[in-house]
Amino acid sequence: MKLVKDRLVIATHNPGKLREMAELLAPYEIEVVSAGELGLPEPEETATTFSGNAAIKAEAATAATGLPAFADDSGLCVAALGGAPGIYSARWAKDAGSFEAAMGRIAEPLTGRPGPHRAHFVSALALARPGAATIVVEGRVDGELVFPPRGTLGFGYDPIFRPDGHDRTFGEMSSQEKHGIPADGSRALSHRARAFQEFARTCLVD
Ligand code: ITT
Repeated sequence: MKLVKDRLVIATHNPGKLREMAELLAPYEIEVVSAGELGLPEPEETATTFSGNAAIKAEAATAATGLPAFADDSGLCVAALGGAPGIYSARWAKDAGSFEAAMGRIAEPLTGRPGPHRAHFVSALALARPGAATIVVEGRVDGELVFPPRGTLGFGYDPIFRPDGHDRTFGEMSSQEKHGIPADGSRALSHRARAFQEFARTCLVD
């Protein structure tokens, strides 16, 4: 069912995510406006799950604007670190001072341990609308960590993540390759594009 008809707020303050979310929405010809353009504050992410935090961000933007809002909560989960940094992925980078330092913080405890170092990215996408229940979908991509980091494309932890079945890291892929949406509608590559396929089926197609 087509649940979004008018303007849609993209409720993120992360420029890398904003670009990817706008690219994923582009074929649907929906007028989008970002949380930054509207001067919306960043709500506190108090939930303990990706889905819970995505809903908090989307609902805060809808409450502030009266418009439907689309939010992403995401992160990198490293098996040998018990799933860390997970929902704290942004906080690790903030505390470490940069993504380079945060990637170093991930590498350090793995040094000397036999690989492969398994990890996955998760993206929870939430759609909030005035007076309606929030819809949340999740996508995941599995792969291996690569040290030292490789590539300057993408954002965040992309340079240390090589998705299964590929030789290059997300940091070495264009955003179209990272989305990896096949023309025949079969499964996309990135966690965000996988979640988006589900979201589009549920919320954007008549
Ligand atoms: P908003 O809450 O404003 O959307 P944020 O950066 O705080 O922005 P999150 O709380 O969801 O967002 O944190 C997600 C973290 O995981 C953030 O540091 C990202 O850089 C990282 N991350 C998420 N998706 C990623 C991707 O596709 N590639 C690389 N890093 C990613």
